Amino acid sequence: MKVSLFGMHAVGKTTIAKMVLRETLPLVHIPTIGVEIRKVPQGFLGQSKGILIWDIGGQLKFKSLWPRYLKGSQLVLAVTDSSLETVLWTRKMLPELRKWSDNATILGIANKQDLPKALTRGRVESILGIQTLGITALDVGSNEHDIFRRKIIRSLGIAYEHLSHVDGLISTFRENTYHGHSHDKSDSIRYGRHTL
Ligand SMILES: Nc1nc2c(ncn2[C@@H]2O[C@H](COP(=O)(O)OP(=O)(O)O)[C@@H](O)[C@H]2O)c(=O)[nH]1
Ligand SMILES: [Mg+2]
Repeated sequence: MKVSLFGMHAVGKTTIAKMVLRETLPLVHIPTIGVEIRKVPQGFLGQSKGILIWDIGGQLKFKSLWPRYLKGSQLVLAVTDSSLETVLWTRKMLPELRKWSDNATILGIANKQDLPKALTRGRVESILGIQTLGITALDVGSNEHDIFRRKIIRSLGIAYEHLSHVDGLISTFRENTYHGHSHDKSDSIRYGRHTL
C-alpha cells in the first residue's frame, strides 16, 4: 500500500514518518528534497504486506513534482500544523490534491497541537471539511508521544486492511481523534470485530 504525506513545508511530515518507524525525530527542520520513500516492513504494524510511506517535500519549488509523487496512493494524509494560516493553505490545496491523488482516501492530520495558539482538532476538521486526526508528532519530554504514534499506526494498519470500506476507516479516525486538548488515553479501540 502506498501512503503519501502531503502538506506545506515544516508542518511535520518527516517527523510523522520517522515517528511511525521509531527513528530519531528531527528537532530542527531539514527540508525534504523531492520525496523520501520509507518502507514499513511486513508485520511491523501487524499487517501482512509492506507499506510504503511517501514523504513528499512541501517546498513550493517541488510543486510541479507533486502530481507525480501522489499518483497511485491509496491513502493520502493531508498534514497541516494547527495554525489558521496553514490550515487555510491546506484547504485551498484540497481540490488539486484530490485530482492528483486519483481515488485515494484523503484524511487530515492537524499536527502541533502542543503549540499555544493551536486550533482544536475539531476546528481544523470543520475548516478542511475532511476527517482529521489531531496530533503532536514531536513533544520533547512527553510520553504522550507514544500514544500518538500508536494511533497513527493503528489508522494506517486499519486503512491497509479495510481500504475498500472507507466508512469504517473514517469512523476509526473519529474514534481515534483528540478533542481539543483533552487527551483521551483509552488504549482499546473497537473496530468491527477487531479490538485494537
Ligand atoms: N512544536 C512542535 N513541533 C513539531 C511537531 N512536529 C514536528 N515539529 C517540528 O517542526 C519542524 C518541521 O518538521 P518536519 O517534520 O521536518 O516538517 P516537514 O517539512 O513537513 O517534513 C521540526 O523542527 C520539528 O521538530 C509538533 O507536533 N510540535
Ligand atoms: Mg520533510
